[in-house]
Order: sequence, then C-alpha cells, then structure tokens
Amino acid sequence: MSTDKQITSKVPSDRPGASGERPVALVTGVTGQDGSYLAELLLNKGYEVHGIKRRASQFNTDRIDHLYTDPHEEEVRFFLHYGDMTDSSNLIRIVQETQPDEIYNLAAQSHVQVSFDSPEYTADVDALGTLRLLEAIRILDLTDKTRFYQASTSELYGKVQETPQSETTPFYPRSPYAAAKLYAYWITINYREAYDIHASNGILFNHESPRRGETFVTRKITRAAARIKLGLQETTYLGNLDAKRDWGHARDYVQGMYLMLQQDTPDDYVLATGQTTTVRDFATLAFKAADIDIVWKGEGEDEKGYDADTGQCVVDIDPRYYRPTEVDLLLGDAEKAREQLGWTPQHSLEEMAEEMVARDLKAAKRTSMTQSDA
Ligand code: NDP
Ligand code: GDR
Repeated sequence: MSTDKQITSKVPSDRPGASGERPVALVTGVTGQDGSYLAELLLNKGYEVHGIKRRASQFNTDRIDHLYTDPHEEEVRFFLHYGDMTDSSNLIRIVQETQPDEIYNLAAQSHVQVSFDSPEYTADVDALGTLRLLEAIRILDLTDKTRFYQASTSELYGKVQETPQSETTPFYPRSPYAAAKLYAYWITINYREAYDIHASNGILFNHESPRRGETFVTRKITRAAARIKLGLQETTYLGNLDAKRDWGHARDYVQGMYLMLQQDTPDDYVLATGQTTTVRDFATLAFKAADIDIVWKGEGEDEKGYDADTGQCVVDIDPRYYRPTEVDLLLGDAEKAREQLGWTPQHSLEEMAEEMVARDLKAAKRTSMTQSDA
C-alpha cells in the first residue's frame, strides 16, 4: 500500500536530510491518532522526532509505545517532552531546545461534540495554541528555518455551501471546535504572509484507523460491533445517522502532511477521498464485517439487542448524541493535492472498516479472556 514512489517524486532534493544531516521534526499531539502515524512515518524517513505529550494521571502513550527506545541506547531518535498548548513559555522552551526544521501542529481538543461543552478550553488549545507555536517560531528567530504544518479541518466548511468542497469553498463553522480551527487556519496564513514563514494548512477530511479515539463515530461503531459479537455488550446507541462524511485512512493522510512541508512554497491543501457515506451505511458495513446484521430499532418486531441465532442486532438512537448544530454533508475535492503533491489515498472505506473491526475483535477477545480468568 506504500505511496513512497509518489512521495519521493514530489520532494525537492534540497530539504534537510538530503545532504546527510538529520532533519528534526517537532510533533504536537504525538500521542493522538495522527501523531502516532506521523511519528512512525518521519522516523522511517530518518528524522529525529520530538513529540509533546501532556502529563496525565495514567499512561497516555499507548499509540506510540512501540516507537520508544531506551534513552541509554546509542541511536535514539524519538524524544518526548512534557508540554501543553495552553502554556506559552513551555512551548517556547521546547522549540528553543529542539530547533526543529519542521513543526506539525496536531494537538487539539479534537472532539466536535465536546467543544460545545468546553468551548473556552477548545478555543484556548485549538486557536490560541496555534498562535503560541507560531509566536515561538517568530520570537526565537526561526522564521527562515522552521516549516509549520497546521491541522486544519473539513469542519471549517460546516453548513453546506457547495459540494464537493475544495480550497476555494467558503467556510461556515458550525461548532466551537470549528470556530477555533478557523482562527488557527487564518493565523497560519497571516504568519505566512506577515513573517514569510513556510506555514501550510492541511484541510483534512475525516480520517480514521484502528487507532481512532473510541468516542468518534467510526471507532465507536467498530468497537461496539466487536464487543457485541463476543458478548461483552448488548447493543450500542448512536446519534444522527444521516450525517455524511468523507472518510479516509489516517495512514494516507499523514503522508499528505509530510508532503506539504516538502514543497518549495507553502500553501493550503484539501485531503479527501472524494466519496461520502452516511453514518447509517458505515454502521451497516462495519457490523457486517463482524458478521452482524443491523436492524434499526422500529424496523423489526424484536426489540432486543443481539441475537446470536439470527445474527441480527437491534441498534437504537439516543438523542444525547445529537449536536446543537450539525455538519450534514462533507465531500472533498483533493484535486490540488493530487496534482501538486502527487497525493492519492490508498485505502478503501471497506478495507478500513474491516481492519478496524478485526483489530477491535482482537482487543475484545483479550478482554473476554481476562474476564473469564478473573
Ligand atoms: P486526537 O484527538 O487523536 O489527538 C489529539 C492530540 O492532541 C492528542 O495527542 C492529545 O493529547 C493532544 N492534546 C489535546 N489537548 C492538548 C493540550 N492542551 N496540549 C497538548 N496536547 C494536547 O486527534 P487526531 O489525531 O485525530 O487529529 C489530529 C489533529 O488533526 C487535531 O488537531 C484534529 O483537530 C485535526 N483533524 C483531525 C481529523 C480527523 O479526522 N482525525 C480531520 C481534520 C483535522 P492526549 O493524548 O493527552 O489527549
Ligand atoms: P466529526 O467526527 O464530528 O466529523 O469530527 P465524529 O466521528 O465525532 O462524528 C461524525 C458524525 O457522526 C455523527 N454521529 C455520532 N458521532 C459520535 N461521535 N458519536 C455518535 O454516537 C454519533 N452518532 C452519529 C455526528 O453527529 C457527526 O455528524 C472529526 C474529528 O476528528 C475532528 O477533529 C475533525 O476535524 C473532523 O472529524 C474532520
């Protein structure tokens, strides 16, 4: 599934690393879904990678533990620093210490529904956090050296203005998350224009993987399908089944991020698959991958959860998962990224759903064995 051939063809030969020295990247949000795939990609390309993680009361590095090398060993290229997007002095110190060639700003309070509950915190992290990092580059006089990637989002499009959505489609944010990301998008462009920083926005449509957080809808569904199959839960409840998303695979999308920072000139790019699917259809597809037929509550006579004899599971709606304002339809046009970066997604939605369900079935089996041992 590698796109390495396309990638190297669009990477100029004068980037750091090309003449032997080791390029240095700083990744915020390294413990998240995208951060973990991006760190893998950069390490494979020979980078020294520094990641920022938050202090938490429990371990929060599950997604990157496999990248960790004992610091006493000779060739260590992956380093973690405690930090937080709300703490300017901490960010400035980390940028100063690491002197990165590239910063990938992936850290965010990234859950749209949660942003309605914590709008101010979301703005602080997602909007002002971006400003803090850009200011660190400026204050430390790294504007000529450090390239900057901003994790912008298809949520900026919000209320549908046109489809498919491209770099020229007007924005209409529909959540505190999207409004915060709108500020981050524009401040990135402003610092590019005002201070000549190589700063780019990736306007990424939804991308998923087995590492997706459990409360985003695809992972919630694949995890539920696996656990229902193994008798660990009876059913699941969902919100708006009619919402349509352009879902790709995170592995493909982090390659696009990397490519954006290898271009001679900074710019803004949409990454998307060009196909859209309802939540309802994704759920049907994912449950099928676990050999379960969904019956939407109200459509069948039987109102139980899972029936192993028929292979059917009744799934219901819980209005608690409805959002005060919804984004109804996302469908992206990634023509510019295809043309200029040589980027094309490699995974189909079906393959991805199968991969996610297979991984969740494995995890559910482990849980099931632990429970029966207890
Ligand atoms: P995740 O939610 O999986 O990861 C978010 C990361 O940000 C985590 O490492 C998290 O740390 C960290 N983080 C959150 N708050 C802070 C803070 N205050 N200070 C420092 N770090 C913080 O998101 P994804 O990997 O899915 O997404 C990466 C980025 O891309 C995000 O900015 C998201 O908004 C954006 N995006 C995502 C898309 C998607 O479909 N996945 C699409 C478009 C944009 P911790 O592990 O401790 O929680
Ligand atoms: P989204 O992702 O809001 O698009 O943001 P999410 O998976 O949370 O929702 C997608 C759609 O599914 C509907 N939905 C549900 N959502 C959740 N979480 N739980 C449910 O039970 C449920 N039922 C239906 C939602 O209403 C929505 O329409 C993601 C995040 O990764 C953002 O950070 C990123 O910017 C965008 O994708 C692009």
